[in-house]
Amino acid sequence: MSAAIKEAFFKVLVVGDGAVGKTSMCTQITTQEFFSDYNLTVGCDFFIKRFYVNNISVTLQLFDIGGQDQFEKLRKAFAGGAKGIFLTFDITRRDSFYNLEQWYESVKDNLDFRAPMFLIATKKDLRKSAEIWSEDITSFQEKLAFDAYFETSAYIGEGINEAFEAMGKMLLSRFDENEYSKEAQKMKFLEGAQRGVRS
Ligand code: G3D
Ligand code: MG
Repeated sequence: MSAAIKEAFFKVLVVGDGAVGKTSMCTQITTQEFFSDYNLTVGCDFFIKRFYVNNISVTLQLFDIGGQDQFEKLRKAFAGGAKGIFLTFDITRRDSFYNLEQWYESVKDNLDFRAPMFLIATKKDLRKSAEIWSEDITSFQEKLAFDAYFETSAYIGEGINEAFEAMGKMLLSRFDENEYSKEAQKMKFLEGAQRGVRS
């Protein structure tokens, strides 16, 4: 008799300056769009990424939070209950790297204390114009103690799946099965309700 497949659900934030490539990255790995009607209204994009880790069906609900000032309060509200965070910067823009500390400050109170924090460099294909080097990454590690670092490119499709799957694995190791499977049940119910409303 085969065991029932376990399901896990986690809300994960994707933050960083405008134009660093958040939407391009999320779009590339997304298996299904979710609540997309809200996107224009509130300056926040939602994506769903699903994959398996050791027979567990893992769903990451990604919140790509816009940087517009008028959404400051909403941003805080959206960050609530997040279980993980991707801090993203453009490898060719030093300012986008230095702004990450501020991005982290703006959401950290709404993040679970166990939340894995991954640092993501985007636009790896433009490495020849890079403004950020390994010494910068090391000093950032000393300051913010992030859990992993990935260099990615949405253009050449590198590093993105690896980053999201590593996030999934770390989430499974840090959170309790009761917690993540309860969230998965709750989301199934909401998705069913949403389909019902649309049909
Ligand atoms: P954002 O969601 O963080 O604001 P976007 O960023 O995903 O909208 O991307 C901003 C710009 O960066 C876009 O260019 C996009 O095509 C480009 N971009 C995203 N990812 C990559 C990448 O991996 N490599 C390169 N070279 N460019 C990338 P435009 O010109 O359309 O505004
Ligand atoms: Mg975007």
